Amino acid sequence: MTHELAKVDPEIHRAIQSELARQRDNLELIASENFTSRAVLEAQGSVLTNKYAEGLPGRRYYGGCEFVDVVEELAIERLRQLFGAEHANVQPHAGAPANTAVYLAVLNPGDTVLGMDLTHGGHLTHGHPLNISGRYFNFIPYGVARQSELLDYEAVEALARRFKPKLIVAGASAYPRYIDFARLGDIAEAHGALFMVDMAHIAGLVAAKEHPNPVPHADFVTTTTHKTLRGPRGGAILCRAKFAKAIDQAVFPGLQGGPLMHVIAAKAVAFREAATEEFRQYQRRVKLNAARLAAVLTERGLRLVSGGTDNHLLLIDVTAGRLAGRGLTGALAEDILAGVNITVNLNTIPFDAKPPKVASGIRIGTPAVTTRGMGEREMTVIGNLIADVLLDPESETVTTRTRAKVAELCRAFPLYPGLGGASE
Ligand code: DSN
Repeated sequence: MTHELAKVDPEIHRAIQSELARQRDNLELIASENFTSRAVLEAQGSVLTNKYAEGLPGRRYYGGCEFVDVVEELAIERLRQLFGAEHANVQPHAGAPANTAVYLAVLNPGDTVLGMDLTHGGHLTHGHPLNISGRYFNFIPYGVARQSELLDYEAVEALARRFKPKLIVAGASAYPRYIDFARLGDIAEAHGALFMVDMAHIAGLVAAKEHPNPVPHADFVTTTTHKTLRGPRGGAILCRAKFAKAIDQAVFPGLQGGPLMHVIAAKAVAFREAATEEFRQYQRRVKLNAARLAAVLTERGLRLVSGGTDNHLLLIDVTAGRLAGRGLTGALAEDILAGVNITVNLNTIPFDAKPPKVASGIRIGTPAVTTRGMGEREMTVIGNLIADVLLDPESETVTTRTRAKVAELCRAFPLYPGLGGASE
């Protein structure tokens, strides 16, 4: 893949080749990961990395920006159209700065905000005490109802009535159900709050109309570009026209310096890809695959948070159902699955009694395996493999059989054919 790199820096070259082999030889079920297209990789690995371009297209603080202007204008326009937004900023380096830029644009330190609790599926940047959001602003957490494990909209409304927040933040990193953005937007409006949606996890589904679009209901919508959206690692912000200037200024010079033009080019490519029928079909399969996995795991007696999924991910409670009483934790389950080349991450579940690094759950997502071309038939196999090893982690026979089956699946659905590397 990278002949020059192999000569100049064999250690880094080797590590990259090993990572390529790891991605090829494992079943990637981390819900926030995906495999970009070769075109996205190419744009991101381009000479645009050399260019300083502080400012916005046509209004830069550096000369020689005529071509990066083309790139950024295309990225902005494609993103705006993809989601039907009035304004877009494609410069945030990642999801966390995208969220922080919105806070910087409209909040003062100490302002009250409602955000979904991380342990209920929210995100660190939605008010966690260790994050700048929780340290500089008065975030009040909301969550899911204990019984249904569904977002408790009535509780959100009660909190809004009681605390009169300046902003309500919606969106999640581990919530397997649709979020009713219209209802949350109504709550924000009724209580005089601004409304922000972080759609990072579901952006690809939204682009494909496989999840309700938050844009018509929210003042601000933030996203990453590398999860279901299948672009390069990065962030972006959409907003109503009346907040355009505040958002642009919060990103630069408020929070960041020079934009990563090579990443912005790769974002533009991904936004173009996301507007295709192929991408819409892909997102449909992502959801069908998640539903199939959920069905198999449930049939095998595992307990899923909220009983299933409407989107690309599901959460297994490894302390309940047929897994109850086995001393399993999320951390142990993650390790057990890693041992058979299935990659997942430990995750807290609502009302988790265990600390975040131990946790009672694992989160499983289908975007990456679906990109490899796997479908419902393979999900049936994978669901059974997961159940087999979690139910009998000590069995050498099960472990050996599962590893062989994983290897067979990975061979049958090759990743980045033509990119070189040892396993080709
Ligand atoms: N860390 C990401 C995830 O895995 O969902 C969210 O930022």
